[in-house]
Amino acid sequence: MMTACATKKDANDGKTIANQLEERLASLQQKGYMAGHQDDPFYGVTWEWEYGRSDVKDVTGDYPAVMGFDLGGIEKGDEKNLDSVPFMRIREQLLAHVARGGIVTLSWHPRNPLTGGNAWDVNDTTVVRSILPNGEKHELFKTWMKRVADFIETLKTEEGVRVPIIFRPWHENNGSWFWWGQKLCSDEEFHGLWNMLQDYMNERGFSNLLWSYSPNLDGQWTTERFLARYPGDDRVTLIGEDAYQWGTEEEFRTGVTADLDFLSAFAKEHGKLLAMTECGYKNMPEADWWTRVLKPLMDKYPICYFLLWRNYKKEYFGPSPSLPCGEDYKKLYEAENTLFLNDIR
Ligand code: BMA
Repeated sequence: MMTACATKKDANDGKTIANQLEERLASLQQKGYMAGHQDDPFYGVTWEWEYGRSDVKDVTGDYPAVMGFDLGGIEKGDEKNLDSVPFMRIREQLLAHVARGGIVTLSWHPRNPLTGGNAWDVNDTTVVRSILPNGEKHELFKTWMKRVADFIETLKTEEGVRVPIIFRPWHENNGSWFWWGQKLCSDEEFHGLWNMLQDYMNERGFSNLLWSYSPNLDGQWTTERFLARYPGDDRVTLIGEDAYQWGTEEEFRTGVTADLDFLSAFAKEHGKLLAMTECGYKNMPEADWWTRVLKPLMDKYPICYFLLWRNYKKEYFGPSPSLPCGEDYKKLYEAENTLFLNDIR
C-alpha cells in the first residue's frame, strides 16, 4: 500500500514526498495513463453525498486512480468550497483515497481579492498587482495563502505524515477568464504571483506538493510564448493541458494535437511529466466521444493521467450508468493502457 510506502520513505534517501510521487507517476506512465475525476466521491449525475459511491465506480467497478478536489473558498475561511463541498469532507475523502493507494490533485479557484467577486471576475486588470508585495491587498492575500496552507497542513496520514499531492494553482492562465489570466496581468506579475505562493508553501515546509503548471488548450504555442509565463524548471514538475471540447470535434483534435506535440516535446526536453490535468465534453453530447475522440489523442503522448471534471447534475463531464456514455467509458476502462485504482496499487 502506498501510504505505508510514503510513510517509510518520508525520511528516506533525502527524497521528498513530492520526489517520490514524481517517481511513481513516471513509473506508472510506462504502463499507461491513469483515469481521474474531479469531486468523484461526493456526488454524481443522479446522487449526492453517499459514502463510498462514485460514478466512475458505478460504471466500471473501480475507483478512478486520480481524484481531484478544489480549495476555492478556503481563503475566506468558508466551511464549504465554491461547489458546496465541505472542506472536512474533502480532507476525509482525499485522505481515504491516498490510504487506498490512489493519487490526489488539488486546484484552487480563489475569489477575487480586490473586488470580492469570484475567480471569474475579470473586470479589473490590477488584481494580481494589488496582491504582490507593496500592493494594497498584499496583507489580505497573505492571510488567504495562510488559510490554504493551514488546510494542507492537515492532510496527513494517521501516522502524521504529509500525503503526496499534485498541486495545480493558477491554471488556464493563458486564457483571460480568471483574474490571474493572460490579459489580466503582465508576464512579470504572473511570475510574481506564482513565486509568491510557491515560496510561501515552501517556507511552510510542504515538500509533499508536486507542482503542476497547466495552461489551457491553446493550439498556437511557440517556445517564446510558452516560456513567457512558464514558472521555470526549478518550480514545476508536471506540465498539464486543460482541454475541453467546446466547439467542433475537428477544432478540439487540431488544438489538442498541436498543444500535445509542443508540450510533450517541451516536457521531454525539460525532464517534466505530462498530463491532461482537466478535460472533457460538457454533458456528453456524443456517447462514444471518449473512445472515438479523446483516447486516440491521448494514446499518442506520454501522459500520466487525464482528469475529467466533476459530475454535477446540471453539468457533468464524467460517466454515469444513467447515461449512454457509460458504455463507452467501460470500453475506456477495459483498454490495456488505461489505469484505474486497482491497476496502480
Ligand atoms: C467549473 C464549473 C463550475 C465550478 C468550477 C470549479 O468548470 O464546474 O460549476 O464551480 O468549475 O469547480
